[in-house]
Amino acid sequence: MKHLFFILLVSGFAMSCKDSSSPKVEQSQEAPAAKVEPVVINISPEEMAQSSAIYFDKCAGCHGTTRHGATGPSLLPDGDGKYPATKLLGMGGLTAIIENGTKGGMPEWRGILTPEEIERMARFLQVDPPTPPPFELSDVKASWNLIIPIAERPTEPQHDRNIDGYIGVIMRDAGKVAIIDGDSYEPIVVLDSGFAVHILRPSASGRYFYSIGRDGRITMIDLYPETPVVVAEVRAALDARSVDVSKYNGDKGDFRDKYLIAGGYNPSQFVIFDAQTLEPLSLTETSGNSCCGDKEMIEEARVAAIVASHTDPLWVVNVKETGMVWLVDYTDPRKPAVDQIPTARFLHDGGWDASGKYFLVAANAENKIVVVDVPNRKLEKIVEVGDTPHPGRGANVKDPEFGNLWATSHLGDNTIQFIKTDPGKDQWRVVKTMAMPGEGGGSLFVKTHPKSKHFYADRTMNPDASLNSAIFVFDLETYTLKKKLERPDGVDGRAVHMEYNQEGTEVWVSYFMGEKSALVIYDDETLAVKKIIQGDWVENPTGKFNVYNTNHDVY
Ligand code: DHE
Repeated sequence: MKHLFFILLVSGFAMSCKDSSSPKVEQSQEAPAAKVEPVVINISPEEMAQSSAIYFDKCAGCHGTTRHGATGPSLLPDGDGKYPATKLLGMGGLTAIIENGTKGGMPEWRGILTPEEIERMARFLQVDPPTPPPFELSDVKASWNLIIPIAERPTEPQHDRNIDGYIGVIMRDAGKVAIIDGDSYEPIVVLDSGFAVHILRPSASGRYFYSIGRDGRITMIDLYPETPVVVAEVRAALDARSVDVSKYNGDKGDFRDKYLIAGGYNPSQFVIFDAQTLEPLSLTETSGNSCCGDKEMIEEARVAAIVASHTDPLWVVNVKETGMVWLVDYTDPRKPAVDQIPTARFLHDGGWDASGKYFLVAANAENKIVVVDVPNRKLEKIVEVGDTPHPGRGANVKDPEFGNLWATSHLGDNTIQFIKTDPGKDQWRVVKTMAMPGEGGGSLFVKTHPKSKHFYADRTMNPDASLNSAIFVFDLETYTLKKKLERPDGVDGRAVHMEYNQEGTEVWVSYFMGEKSALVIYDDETLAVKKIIQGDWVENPTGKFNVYNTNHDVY
């Protein structure tokens, strides 16, 4: 069913392309200033639909749904003044880039896409991008499915397991979420979730998991029954990556588990829901002026990371293309009040510092980390870091000399940088840098735990298989590499994303994009493999989220 919808969605994209009513889309490409022979690109509606599907699945995240660029360059037939016209790159240039990838972190698609798909994609990129259809509040409401009303749910756990120890595992390609008992490794259940499900966030009480898929579908999983069940579903957008719940409990009220927010990549919007039922309450568009430069109006202003504050009744909503951080007050969820803070572009992912007061987010196209003082609702600092920072939620480290530090790794270089977050001398400066062995970056995530003396980083997007299949462990006393954890025998694919168990004694690593994908569990003290979980329970796992750690921002 979900695949059917996806096909409909992408054919919708293709059919809204201006010339698609005729059997062939023929666009005469006039040569601009540079002297290039006019070219005619032939692409049929079927080919537009096929390429739109691949583009949506594999390219839109970095290049934008409307191909105006973000982490990756724009891909427009006539260029945009900053990046060249795709019709100037032509079939040869585009094919070479798609096949081989780029130094900037774009993976090589040879071997993943067929030669026919690559050839078709090179043509697709030289015609005008299709216009995405709208997805309004009425569409969100129409998609709402309350499967088990509150009155029919148990009032206490129906089992003796430790819910805080549960680990929710994302199986992106299968569109499923596995729930595993983190204490006993018992696989409890596998549930259907959205197409290319992206992340999981637990409710503030820890009772529910919410997942969000690239199709914008939110799946609400109740962890109280003996076997966890899906109690509600809804779609927030046509394309999405982020979801979080309200967590504030203080003078202004107890908002734990009251409201949920989901951010749309496409359309550019966020939607607020009742967190107990997923009933849609309001929709806010995020298009607007850019933070910087000429302050141009930006239509495609996608919502990247969202986090919930513990100190105030608000969510931090990071709008990628505009470089605006929105602080969304949810005390009136039908009319949320918003403070917009201009920062830098393009905002992607980030996490809290150890105090929970500052949110640090990567402006990855500008090689910067933006620091927002959330209680005081203002920009605190913009810190220069390495090439294309990609922290995930980052990692917090207590250093004997500098105090609290927050770390990011990079897509574009092999460094890990630590920013001092405590007040005083050197606050908001990079005070430590570690280098991973081997050329290039490709790191997506870093992780440590308050009880650990180790620091972990992956290299998932590095083209070198000896690097993308390994995890790099550093000693936090010396800030030197302690061990390269090689992929264990019997496992293949790339290593991605680390998560601790609730106790902080084990690190769970995913191996995906391989025939023999797996979850590999390491002892954090000895760095020895403790357990390998394989099979239907963990088919191509990506992100993993322990209920307690995710809830309490332990990273
Ligand atoms: Fe992610 C987090 C977007 C590719 C796995 N990813 C995020 C967040 C965003 C995002 C905005 C922050 C969510 C939050 O905290 O609210 N990711 C994107 C993309 O746009 C991109 C580059 C391309 C795309 O089309 O999706 C992308 N991401 C990937 C992957 O290829 C990964 C490895 C596998 C997948 O699902 O496609 C991947 N992203 C993850 C994971 C997190 C994540 C596991 C959560 C990390 C965490 O610890 O919080």
